[in-house]
Amino acid sequence: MQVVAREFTLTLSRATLPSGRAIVELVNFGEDAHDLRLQQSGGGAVYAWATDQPGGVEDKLVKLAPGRYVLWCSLAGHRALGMVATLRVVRRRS
Ligand SMILES: [Cu+2]
Repeated sequence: MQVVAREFTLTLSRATLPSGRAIVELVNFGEDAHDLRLQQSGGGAVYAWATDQPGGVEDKLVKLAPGRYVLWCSLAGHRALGMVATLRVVRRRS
């Protein structure tokens, strides 16, 4: 899944992911630095991407259980300005 950061939006390449391992790629198409946080709604571990400068790309391997997740940019004020998105993780069919 790819997450595109701009001022001030986060756009996910897909709204739903199968559970298990996935690579989440943060791409900064903005003019300012941005980062990325991912956490299951209601709590749990927070996955953190480092601050990406404009044009930056950072991949991270995550392992997600079924549920709802929130993604946001943690730089000051950015979440309130709209850099927040939700993701649904559904049980992978075997
Ligand atoms: Cu940001």
